[in-house]
Amino acid sequence: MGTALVYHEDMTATRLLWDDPECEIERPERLTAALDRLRQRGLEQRCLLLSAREASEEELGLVHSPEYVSLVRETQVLGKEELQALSGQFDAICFHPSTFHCARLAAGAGLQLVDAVLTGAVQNGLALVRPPGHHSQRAAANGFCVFNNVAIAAAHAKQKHGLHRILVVDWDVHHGQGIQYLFEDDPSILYFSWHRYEHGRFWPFLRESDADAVGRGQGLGFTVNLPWNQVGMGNADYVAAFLHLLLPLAFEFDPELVLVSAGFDSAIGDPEGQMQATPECFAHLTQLLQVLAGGRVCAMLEGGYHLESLAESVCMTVQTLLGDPAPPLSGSMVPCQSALESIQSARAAQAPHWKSLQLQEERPPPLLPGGPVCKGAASAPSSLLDQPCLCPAPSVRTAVALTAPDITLVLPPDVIQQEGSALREETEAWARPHESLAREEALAALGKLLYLLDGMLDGQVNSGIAATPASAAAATLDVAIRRGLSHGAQRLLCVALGQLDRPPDLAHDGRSLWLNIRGKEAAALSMFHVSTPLPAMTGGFLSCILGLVLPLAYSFQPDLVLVALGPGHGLQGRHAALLAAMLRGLAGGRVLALLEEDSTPQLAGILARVLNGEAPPSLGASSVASPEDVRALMYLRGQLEPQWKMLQVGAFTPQK
Ligand code: Q9C
Ligand code: ZN
Repeated sequence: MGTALVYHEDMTATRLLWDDPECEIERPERLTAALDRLRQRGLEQRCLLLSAREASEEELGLVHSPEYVSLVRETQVLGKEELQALSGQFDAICFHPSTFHCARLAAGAGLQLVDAVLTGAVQNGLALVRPPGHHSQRAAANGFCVFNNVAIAAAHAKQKHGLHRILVVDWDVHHGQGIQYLFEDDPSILYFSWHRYEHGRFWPFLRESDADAVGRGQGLGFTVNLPWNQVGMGNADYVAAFLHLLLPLAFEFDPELVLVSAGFDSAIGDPEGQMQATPECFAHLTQLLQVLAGGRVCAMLEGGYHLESLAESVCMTVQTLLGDPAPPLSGSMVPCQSALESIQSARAAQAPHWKSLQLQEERPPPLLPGGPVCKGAASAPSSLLDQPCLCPAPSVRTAVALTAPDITLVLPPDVIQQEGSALREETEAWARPHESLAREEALAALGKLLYLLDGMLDGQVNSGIAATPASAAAATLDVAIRRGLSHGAQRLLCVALGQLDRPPDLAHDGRSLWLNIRGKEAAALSMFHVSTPLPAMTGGFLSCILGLVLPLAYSFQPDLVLVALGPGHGLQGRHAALLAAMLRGLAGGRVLALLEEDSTPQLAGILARVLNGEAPPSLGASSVASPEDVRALMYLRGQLEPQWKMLQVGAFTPQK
């Protein structure tokens, strides 16, 4: 359905007119660097370009006082001295004669983006704007921000489109206290912000940026703060925060729209943030948000002051909005101790307000022996930023090897229907050890699967779906695993749903991780052989994915994912779609789904669309996980946490 890119060149006009070391990082080049890189990568060309309009004064009035709007309007005619004097009345603000025009364009860009998404003209988009917005308040400019672009967009989505639940994700490295103040008593806007905090010693030095600020009145529990108390937070810390804090609440909230305060000063190399997350991390964050609200995601630029890091991170975000799979994350996926403490304290503060956190908080997780300590300030980003992506994108994003005659009806036009098959002798050789593969139908299906798998391993195809007769599902999966491992996969993750047993001769050598979701008891037979019951309800299913499947998968860092819906998997289409959409974050999206031949074309169709980058349908209001589901999860977490560090949800700081 498309991605909008909203921009206007005039927003490069506002600039610093006098010496001010604090303001000088917010430069016009931020926009041109990002836009140039989008062009260079061919990403701008794939977007629907919208020219930003100015927000009207009435629209600004959705969150700002008329007196404040007038004050900013009047800066247009002031001279340099007067501008400087007025700027001094605010914290980290430098007005320019073009500020009012630029700030109205920035707010207007957000409104256009929201309108484009909510009218269905596009699925999602990014507004490339300056000045940024999230620090600005009802009657105050603050931290380079003049009008609160995201807050205005949220108020507009409520007022003009009648929305009732909007999630605002503020991944900028600073606390968007402006957004927090504007909506702290409003339960229709769930505001999440992580930010460099250092126990209150980092700008804007606010007590209310801490985890225990959770909103007030009707809005209790709808403000979620995750303060980072050390610099150097990286990919594992950010992904852990999403899996264990933001996403459980977000699914429970069930937003109709996701707004992102997309600041990239939380990326590596940024002088303000001093964090370590690489640009690819923003592809993952974006992809994780795209499973919400039917994929209606509107991102608006906030901070980001290292031009190279900013440009790359913007590209990663746009590329993901366009549906491309996220590149694999670099570095070991082990959250640091300080991040775990922060996540834990935010979970504890939110637990009274969210069912999805309650059961799990009943029993505190064991105090962990010291995890890695944060690496301190960011080292030179060169090694992580300069490496070009060596592997070219596959020419085919998704291919299906399916035989059902009515399958074409449910496939998007760019999904390829693969006709090819592996050589007969070769297929027979792979089939030989398995009695269930002797039948002609099973052999034919295996030939098609092997051909598809080879296309994926050779890098021509990114993801795919193949089918097999139910009686041959286990054997086919066994062949697929062995073929994958012998033809280039270094680490293979297999997520098997239903009655599928782990191939008995599969080595526990770390090259494969077998995760069976099937209805028997929870068991970790080794760190590479995990089995968990199939949760019946949506709540249990979500906590299984967020609390077990994805943490295991992100820790393991596979380069190939097999997901098999075997006999008795009992999965609803929307659950299968969500699982596939989230597994697509692994292995650069190299995911092969294996279905039973008699699956409905609807199931095959929805999986094909999701693997191809479409958003899964939203699950709606979710039930709570059953006590059994929670018990299984807690048990497995206890067993596996020492080996798979992304399973850790937090560490308790001993009470003082
Ligand atoms: N060294 C945004 O990123 N200066 N605003 C902090 C600490 C103000 C940041 C000084 C930073 C404002 C949108
Ligand atoms: Zn910032």
